[in-house]
Amino acid sequence: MQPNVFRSGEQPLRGLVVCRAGAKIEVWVPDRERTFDGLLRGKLELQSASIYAGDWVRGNLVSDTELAIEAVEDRKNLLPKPRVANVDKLVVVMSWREPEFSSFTLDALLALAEYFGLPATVVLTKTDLVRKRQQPKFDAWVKLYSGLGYHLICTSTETGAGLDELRTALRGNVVVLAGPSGVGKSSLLNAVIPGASLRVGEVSDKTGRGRHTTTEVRLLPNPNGGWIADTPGFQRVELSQLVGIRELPRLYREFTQVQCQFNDCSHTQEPGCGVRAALESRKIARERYTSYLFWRGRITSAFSK
Ligand SMILES: Nc1nc2c(ncn2[C@@H]2O[C@H](COP(=O)(O)OP(=O)(O)OP(=O)(O)O)[C@@H](O)[C@H]2O)c(=O)[nH]1
Ligand SMILES: [Mg+2]
Ligand SMILES: [Zn+2]
Repeated sequence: MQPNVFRSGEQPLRGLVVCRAGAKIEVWVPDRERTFDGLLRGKLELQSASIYAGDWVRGNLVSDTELAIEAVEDRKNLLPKPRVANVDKLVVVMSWREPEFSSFTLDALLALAEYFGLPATVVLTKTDLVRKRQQPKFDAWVKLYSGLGYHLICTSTETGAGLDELRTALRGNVVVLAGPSGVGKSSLLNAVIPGASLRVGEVSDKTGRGRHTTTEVRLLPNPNGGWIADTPGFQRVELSQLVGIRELPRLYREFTQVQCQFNDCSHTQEPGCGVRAALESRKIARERYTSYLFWRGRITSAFSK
């Protein structure tokens, strides 16, 4: 039998929203060491769209299973896609194949981390699928991103490679896994969190893309402390919805290390541009500069629409 946790006339309880999907809000209440269904009342009901996984709420128990939410605490940040509040660290997950590795997508997610001032770890998954002749190319990417100062982990849930290192990297308060659909985010969490049993999907043979197996953000308790958010993958990122053209250069961290003639340099054709000089002298990687131009173009065309 369930213990009776509902006692009326008590002080409000504090809880963490561990899942938000449509009308469903799941709240973990540390004082009771279990989750409750969050109910929205009055004014909050009207603002219901603005409660997310990662939010801390206050409320009163109204039954053995329900917590009436009275207030949402101020949040320190809110990631746009995936929607998660109070994030401390971003783990960017990309597969080598199935779906194909995309440095443009990786750069956009790293830019997102820079934008929010979050530490980022890069996880390159499915290393068991690296073919022998692709190995030099794979190694070059690893070198590039490690060289930028990002912690990079190569994993395979098939061989078990990198999983111990990942366990360590997942330590933190609220750590979010983000990356395209099908790269293996849920598979990784199943491998490193005992009893996670998250649904894992297939990758389409035709497109090599994932099929959006995970449909909601869910915070899972990390056995080492804190919370880890599994999130739904996406088919494409739209950096332009978040970042303005003047902000973009500082989101490529190596660009901020070089001096430019102008404060507001676009790093495209200004004479004496330090970024372009660094590109020529190979201090800045051609791949990163190309991706900068790509995202810059996306932002420009989004604004001119
Ligand atoms: N070969 C290989 N396949 C893997 C690996 N990790 C995951 N997969 C497969 O990749 C497919 C997608 O894995 P998921 O964990 O569902 O991917 P996801 O990133 O959670 O996808 P969404 O929930 O759609 O965002 C599954 O068929 C997994 O078995 C790996 O290291 N190697
Ligand atoms: Mg998933
Ligand atoms: Zn410049």
